[in-house]
Amino acid sequence: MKLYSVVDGPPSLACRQALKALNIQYELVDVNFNKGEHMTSEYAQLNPQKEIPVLVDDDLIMGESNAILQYLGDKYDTTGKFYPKEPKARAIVNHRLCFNLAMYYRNIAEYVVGIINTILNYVAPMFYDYKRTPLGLKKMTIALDVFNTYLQRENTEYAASNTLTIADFPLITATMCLEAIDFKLNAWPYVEKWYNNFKRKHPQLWEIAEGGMQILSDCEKNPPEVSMDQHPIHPLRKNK
Ligand SMILES: N[C@@H](CCC(=O)N[C@@H](CS)C(=O)NCC(=O)O)C(=O)O
Repeated sequence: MKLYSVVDGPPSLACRQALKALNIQYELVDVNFNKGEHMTSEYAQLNPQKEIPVLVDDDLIMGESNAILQYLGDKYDTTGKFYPKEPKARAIVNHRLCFNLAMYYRNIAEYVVGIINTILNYVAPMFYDYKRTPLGLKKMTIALDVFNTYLQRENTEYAASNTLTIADFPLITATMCLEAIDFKLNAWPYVEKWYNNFKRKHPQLWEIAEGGMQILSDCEKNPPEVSMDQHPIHPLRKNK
């Protein structure tokens, strides 16, 4: 098995956490985002969306981190805990994955990553507005409010239940983007508790997210002076 991954990409890091948690041996292929390695025609054969991560398992070649997490859970979770089979428990896991993709990570990414500095400026169009705007902040805090409500309402240790599931990974890697810019979670006590609990209880999984966080944090502090329009091959750069 191979995972094409980018060192500071939350979706990639979530897949790496799942692979580690499930004890799966695989080859990690680092895709150099800044060199546009995901923009080549070779990479487009793996993922026409030209996004990272991509999983290759025999003849299965697939992007979209949620689908990767679900596949890994279906195929390799012998405990039945990471991705439960029981319909209701599974539905909650699926719900949290969808919530992360559609609202939580999306709004965090729009606010944090797009703006973290200029090096990430030739990523998805959602990152093209580099300024952290009051509207972006509002959307992000609404997403945090919602996640806090889910955790408070269910009163569970993890995002979908009282055991760690595949839903925790992308929610954790999204939340680490906030830590990377030193955005405090005190206003969302259930999110803060869940996040700190994960770090404490799963240090080896946290370590994977932490590596990405460090890179994002360095970018935040020392923004490289690169402009989107200098990108050699991104099809969405201005004036192309
Ligand atoms: N929905 C995708 C999103 C993956 C994604 O956004 N990857 C970013 C890196 S973190 C990317 O490859 N962006 C490519 C680009 O914008 O040029 C997933 O969950 O796998």
